[in-house]
Amino acid sequence: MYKILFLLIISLLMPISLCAVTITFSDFASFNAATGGSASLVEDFESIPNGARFSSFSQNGITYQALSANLAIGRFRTDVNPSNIVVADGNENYQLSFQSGVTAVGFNTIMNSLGPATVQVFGNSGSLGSFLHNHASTQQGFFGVTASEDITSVIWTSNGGGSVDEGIDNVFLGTSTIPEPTTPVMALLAITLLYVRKSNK
Ligand SMILES: [Ca+2]
Ligand SMILES: [Ca+2]
Repeated sequence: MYKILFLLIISLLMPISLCAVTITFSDFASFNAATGGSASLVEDFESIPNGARFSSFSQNGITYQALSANLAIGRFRTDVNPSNIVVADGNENYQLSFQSGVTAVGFNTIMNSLGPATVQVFGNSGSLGSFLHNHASTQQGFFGVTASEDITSVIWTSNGGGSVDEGIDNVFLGTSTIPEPTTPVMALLAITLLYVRKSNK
């Protein structure tokens, strides 16, 4: 009887233990705090010639892949950012892929006033979430995400980016300090088993 109960509890808890915890941030300070200050700037795109186009390229451990129109690196939104940023020739729709061990990803964002961009986040277990991101088009913003498992890629999709570019700059990578969700799940399992054993006496 208790063996069946034990197996039932395990089967109920297993899906919970596989759920990743994902948190998003709209400012660098909060994001950096969630990494214990480990977030570091790994790419500002200044080593790439202004106006360069790519279908994909890899640099500093990150692979950038155009999912529709070609990637364009350059000074395309000097109204809010005087340096090189990443946009696309048409609507922005591109992917950043990361090496293993990355659990925190953040970058500056440059918006138009035509609607929010969508940020899709993927990890080892699949999709970690899809987030709408928006702020005033007159200033640079920030998007950050931490996860309790490796973040494998992020997809940036703009809104109206064929008319006015919506891009990113200054990619920060780090390690999240969020504990694995398996820890509270295992604690709950231990408490349940203790309760079952006590009830059995
Ligand atoms: Ca830059
Ligand atoms: Ca564009």
